[in-house]
Amino acid sequence: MATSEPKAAETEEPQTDGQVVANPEQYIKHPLQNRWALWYFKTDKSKSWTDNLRLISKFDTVEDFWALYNHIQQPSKLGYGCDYCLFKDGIKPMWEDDRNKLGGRWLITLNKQQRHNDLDRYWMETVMPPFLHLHKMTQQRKLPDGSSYVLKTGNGVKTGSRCVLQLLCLVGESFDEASEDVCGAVVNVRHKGDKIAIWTSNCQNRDAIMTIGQLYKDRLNLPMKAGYQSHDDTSSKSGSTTKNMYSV
Ligand code: MGP
Repeated sequence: MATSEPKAAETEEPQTDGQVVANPEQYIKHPLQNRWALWYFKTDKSKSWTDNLRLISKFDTVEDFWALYNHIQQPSKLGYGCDYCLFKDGIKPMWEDDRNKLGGRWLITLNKQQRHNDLDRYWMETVMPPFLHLHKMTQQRKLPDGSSYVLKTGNGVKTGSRCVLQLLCLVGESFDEASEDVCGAVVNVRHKGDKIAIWTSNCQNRDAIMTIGQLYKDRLNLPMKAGYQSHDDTSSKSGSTTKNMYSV
């Protein structure tokens, strides 16, 4: 996906000498701190786990994130055995990646009823935080779906004209330095109950993990507990459960 490329100006301002010039704020996309990659997993028993994983797209601007988000199916519309994985570019969404192999995940396990009530909202609120490392912006912007929003920097106060953007803006950047530890997020759509997780890079980084876990739980207003499990324990488990290293 093309990123940061200028597109046609939405409004133009006349100059005093009669020439008309475009305002750069109107046509330069808003960069994210990181480039992100969205992956899709679909179970096919005839293939290996790795071969079932496909890269969908990468993006590094708010606008391209939003275009992609609006284009794809919500998790609740996916079939059983499917996943979305949203990871920082360069980190594969698998235990074996160098940035994941010492890490683990904050795991939220949903009951079947929550597929209809909570899954899509939880997923949206999960994937927004790492994206909202916005650079300076003060302009009214239009989203691909025609709605508009205003983003302001400074003390980090940002407002939006849609509730979804308000949410997105409220949560932006709030993992603070612990955002460095975030590798990505995964949603698993499963018959037995869906799962959402935030993966982090080192299961020994207690402070960063607890910061992320507590903020994440508050942000989602989770009524249940969330547990953090190392990938090492998850990949070598023999039964149906993995022990929690941390919980909030
Ligand atoms: P899953 O898709 O994470 O959970 O792992 P699911 O389907 O709910 O199953 P459960 O075991 O948690 O109840 C399912 C299987 O996919 C794992 O047992 C592995 O065989 C494989 N798998 C999952 N992940 C995340 C990886 C990975 O990162 N690397 C490899 N090699 N296999 C994985």
